[in-house]
Amino acid sequence: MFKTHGSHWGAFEAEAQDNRVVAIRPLAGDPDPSPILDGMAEGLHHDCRIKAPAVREGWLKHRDRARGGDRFVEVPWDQALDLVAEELQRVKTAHGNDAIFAGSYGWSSAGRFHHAKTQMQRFLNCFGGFTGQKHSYSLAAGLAILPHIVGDVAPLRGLTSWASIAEATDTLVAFGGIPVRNTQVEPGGTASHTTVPWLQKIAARGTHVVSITPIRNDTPDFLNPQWIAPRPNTDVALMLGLAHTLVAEGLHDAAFLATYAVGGDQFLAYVMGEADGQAKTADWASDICDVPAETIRTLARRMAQGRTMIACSYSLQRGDHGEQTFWVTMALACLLGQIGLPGGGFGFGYGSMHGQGNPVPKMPSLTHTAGPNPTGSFIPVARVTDLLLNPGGEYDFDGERRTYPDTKLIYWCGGNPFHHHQDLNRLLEGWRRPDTVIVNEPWWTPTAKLADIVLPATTTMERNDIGHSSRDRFLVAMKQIVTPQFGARNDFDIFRGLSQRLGIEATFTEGRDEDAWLRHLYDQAREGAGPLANRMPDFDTFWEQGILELEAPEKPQVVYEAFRADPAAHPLPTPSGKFEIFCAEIAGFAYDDCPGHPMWREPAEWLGGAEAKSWPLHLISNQPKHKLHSQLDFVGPSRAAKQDGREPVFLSPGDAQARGIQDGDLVRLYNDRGETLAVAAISDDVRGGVAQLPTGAWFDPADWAAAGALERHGNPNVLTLDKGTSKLGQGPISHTTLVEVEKFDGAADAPEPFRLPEIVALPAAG
Ligand SMILES: Nc1nc2c(c(=O)[nH]1)N[C@H]1C(S)=C(S)[C@@H](COP(=O)(O)OP(=O)(O)OC[C@H]3O[C@@H](n4cnc5c(=O)[nH]c(N)nc54)[C@H](O)[C@@H]3O)O[C@H]1N2
Ligand SMILES: Nc1nc2c(c(=O)[nH]1)N[C@H]1C(S)=C(S)[C@@H](COP(=O)(O)OP(=O)(O)OC[C@H]3O[C@@H](n4cnc5c(=O)[nH]c(N)nc54)[C@H](O)[C@@H]3O)O[C@H]1N2
Ligand SMILES: [Mo]
Repeated sequence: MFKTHGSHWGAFEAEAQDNRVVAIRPLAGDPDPSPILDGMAEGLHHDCRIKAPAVREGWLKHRDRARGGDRFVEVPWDQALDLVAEELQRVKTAHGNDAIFAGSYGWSSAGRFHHAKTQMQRFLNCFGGFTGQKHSYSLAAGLAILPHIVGDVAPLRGLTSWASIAEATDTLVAFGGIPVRNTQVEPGGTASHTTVPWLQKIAARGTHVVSITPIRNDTPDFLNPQWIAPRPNTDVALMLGLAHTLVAEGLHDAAFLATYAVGGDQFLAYVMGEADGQAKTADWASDICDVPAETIRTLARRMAQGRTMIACSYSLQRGDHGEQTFWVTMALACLLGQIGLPGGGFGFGYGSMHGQGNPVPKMPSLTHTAGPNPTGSFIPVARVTDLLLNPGGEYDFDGERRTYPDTKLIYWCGGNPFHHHQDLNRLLEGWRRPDTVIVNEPWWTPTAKLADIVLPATTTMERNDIGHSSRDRFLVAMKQIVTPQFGARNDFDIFRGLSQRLGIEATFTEGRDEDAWLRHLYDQAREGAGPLANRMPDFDTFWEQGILELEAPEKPQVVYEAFRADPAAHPLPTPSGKFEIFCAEIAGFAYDDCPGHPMWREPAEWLGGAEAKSWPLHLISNQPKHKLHSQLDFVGPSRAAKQDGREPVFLSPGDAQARGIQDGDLVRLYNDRGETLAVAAISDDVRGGVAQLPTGAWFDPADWAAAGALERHGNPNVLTLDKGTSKLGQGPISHTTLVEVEKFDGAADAPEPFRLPEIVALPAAG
């Protein structure tokens, strides 16, 4: 019998026989289901699962910190939980709660109750708290700057819908393109992948789509896009060149600037060169971004002619000075003066995630809560290695001078830092500093292999849950398909066991088991749903029915409609009540890397810089088509897309030829930070000077003990730069990285990313 279930890549139905999943099918009616579903059943039963609680032998015997490459000892659950509880208590007593680093960034699985990080952080909050992480790898720079310049995150979380674009947009200018592979995914999932159908409506309208990205296939062919391929990380200069053309040719909307924005004058003085003697002309921009000046001027004129939407993907702010990309996008849209009109203005993340532009019912999302963290201690999300290497060190963040706490224990639950963080060799160094690392994981990921105590967690189909996203109109009954496999336990049960040992069970569980929690979360969502509550049946009916579709407003959403209509009655939540093209608060921070209005600042590494002489290729490590981050890398479409067990790296024909590289050759990508092996795939879709190696390949160093060892599997994060976007956002800058590539002639061991660590028997007691 098929039962409904859900994932970040979409809801589905699954069937089991003899406690094994034998079939998975997309929901009937999903117009564009994700192929990632194909690997799920195999992944669930795979030998790569962690079968029992395991303790690293070196830690068990003499508390060494030589994490990586070690043997593990399997121990019974009771003993493992005793060990974890004792360690937590020891660190709390000796060093305080902020010595427990448990930011635990990561996507885990779609169900909102068994959300791994929430379970862990709820438990730790009951225990007195921990040091957390602020913002996300996705959007750190954007989330830091938007509250200053627009007052909240409206152009990101309440952006103009696809419906409005399909109705009214003449020109859609997409910085970062509209990669539909990325829109297959939504945190919490969806029951209907509608981005492609929306884009087909836009194509049918005849909207002119301009795809501005170094990778041609970022935007689907059926949109017949004009491809503009700037040097990576030069979009700010390109937008300034567009702004200059608008002003120089009298095409900008001075009345809009005066009514709806502050700082237009300072910005125009900068654009026109009055402020610093350098006019940001199309020719000036052309030298930086390597796009013909005439292309820039023509685009500016076209943008001013009809209704124009400026779309900017998340990726643009995951580069050095990423804050500037969002800020100048807003400023450029102010110059055009179409903000608040149907299909006009600006928005962030079209093409970055399914929910962006999707029609959404007005109700709070169904979600579990970790509660408040009593320590209040946090780091900016991507400053992990700095935290570990530099306890007591000072840094700037969003107007504050802050100090890193001293980390004695790391607890990770639901994320894979050896997938997501930059400069993994540097992370490895930091990772070996704390006394103890504890990881809950279903599979032997690199992060699990680098832990001292590993607790095997169930995967999603082994438990009941509810799938929902704040940017989607479906609630999905995620029904248990099989019982927990091997020795796995639900994260909730793991933390219940720990909370019993630490005397906090009653506050952690509030007396509820899984079933009671699901009913509670559902009822809570229904109570908060306002008029939509009438559409929500009681829990048992919902569960029986499997999928609940709530009505989204028919009227296309237009962000800033009310503000445009009456700026006095509906001011923005900024100090001026307007768009802050000049922001006094940011200017007051006096940051050299994030001044008072948007500016072009050279990235730490880029093709126009001196460093490009040694490292002539810009690495684009974008989101993988065949998986979500590192999840299910070892099965299904992800495994099938590998060549000889390695990731393909896409190179332009010219760059390949210049290096004597043929399609299918084994190549080495390297820079001062690390080296990785991949298989060359030569493609016309890649701009010259760019190497595209998507993320997600499990970290597989040839030697865990040697610093900077050759990575054999094609993990780009051994190459990426671990530096903050600026003092304002301190966001990750994975899209700012230069490398060189060469044909690899050395002896290469076969990659072994999915090999299990050696497991030894528990030494006899006594
Ligand atoms: N170079 C480069 N690096 C990047 C990016 C980039 O563009 N370029 N993008 C960044 C971005 S935007 C993001 S969001 C991050 C993503 O980074 P992560 O979110 O850390 O990546 P995932 O692979 O999704 O890791 C989730 C982990 O949770 C585990 N898991 C799944 N279900 C459960 C569960 O129920 N319980 C427990 N305990 N564990 C579970 C999975 O097995 C997996 O190991 O990567 C970032 N890294
Ligand atoms: N299939 C799949 N979908 C996903 C994910 C996944 O792992 N798999 N991850 C999800 C997550 S967590 C997130 S945050 C989003 C991320 O969404 P994004 O950040 O938008 O995604 P990326 O794939 O990193 O980048 C999109 C494109 O931007 C272009 N780009 C990179 N740098 C530059 C630049 O400097 N200038 C210009 N003009 N273009 C540039 C690249 O060509 C790249 O393909 O994706 C989500 N969707
Ligand atoms: Mo992300």
